[in-house]
Amino acid sequence: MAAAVGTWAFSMPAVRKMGSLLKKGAGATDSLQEAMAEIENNEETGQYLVGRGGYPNKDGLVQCDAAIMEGLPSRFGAVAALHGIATPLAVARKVMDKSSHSLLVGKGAMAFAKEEGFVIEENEHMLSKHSTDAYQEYLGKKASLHGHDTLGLIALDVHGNITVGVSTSGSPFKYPGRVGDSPLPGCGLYADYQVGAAAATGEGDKIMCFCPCFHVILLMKQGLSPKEACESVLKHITYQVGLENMFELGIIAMNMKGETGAASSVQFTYCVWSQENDSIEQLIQSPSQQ
Ligand code: SD4
Repeated sequence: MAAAVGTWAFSMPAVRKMGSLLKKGAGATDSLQEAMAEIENNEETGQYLVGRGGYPNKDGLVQCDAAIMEGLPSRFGAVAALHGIATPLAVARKVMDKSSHSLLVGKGAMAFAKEEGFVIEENEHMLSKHSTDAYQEYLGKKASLHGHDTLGLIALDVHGNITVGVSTSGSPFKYPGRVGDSPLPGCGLYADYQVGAAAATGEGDKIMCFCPCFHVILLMKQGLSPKEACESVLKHITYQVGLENMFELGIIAMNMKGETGAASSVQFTYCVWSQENDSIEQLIQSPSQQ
């Protein structure tokens, strides 16, 4: 039974797209990549820290991180601090499919993308009016912007393959070269064909210290439901850092039956499509506070 899930309300069109492709028998990876690209390439959704229209780094350059992981062993590809490409997940997919490496960053990632036929765009084309104005305001006040979105998608196809992907322009006005949790396996995403997959969103500089997505997979492997596993990981991290220091973290997960769940330290919305009734639900997850 095919299923799809995505982080935040703005994932709705991507989840719908994955659903329409998956029910026709398309593969999880292709469906996810196509759905991701539509959001990445839309400057309106850049304000959610994704692709074109995402906030630039402190030098004004839009630098993106993206990763894709299939459930099968060693099927992982990622890019980090990549600029000039509005669909970074497609480059991550090429890293997975075509290179002998798993993670390429900065200029090397750009050179690889060029070799694979991607057109490198001028930075000004990656900016929107919204992100340009926000950057000017940042330059004036040196005040940083809060908010930690990331588009995370999970797709399970009718053939039983599971794929997870994430894409983000990262922390607004970040230090050039800063890499968040998203392109790091186990941190921003993880998939295991025997268990399921998970994706994270939030404050990447903190998230990466806890490998929450790998932890969710381990707990699901022990028999916990996706929801129980996400909640347990959130609880564990909150306990470790202390409630008063808990940072923004949202996690979504899916098991191989297509069951989904989430947990979050803040109010969090996620979107779910299931083949059973061919419908999309937008679910609101209240902050877990233990
Ligand atoms: C990251 N989790 O790079 C991503 C996106 C984000 O503030 O929330 N940035 O940390």
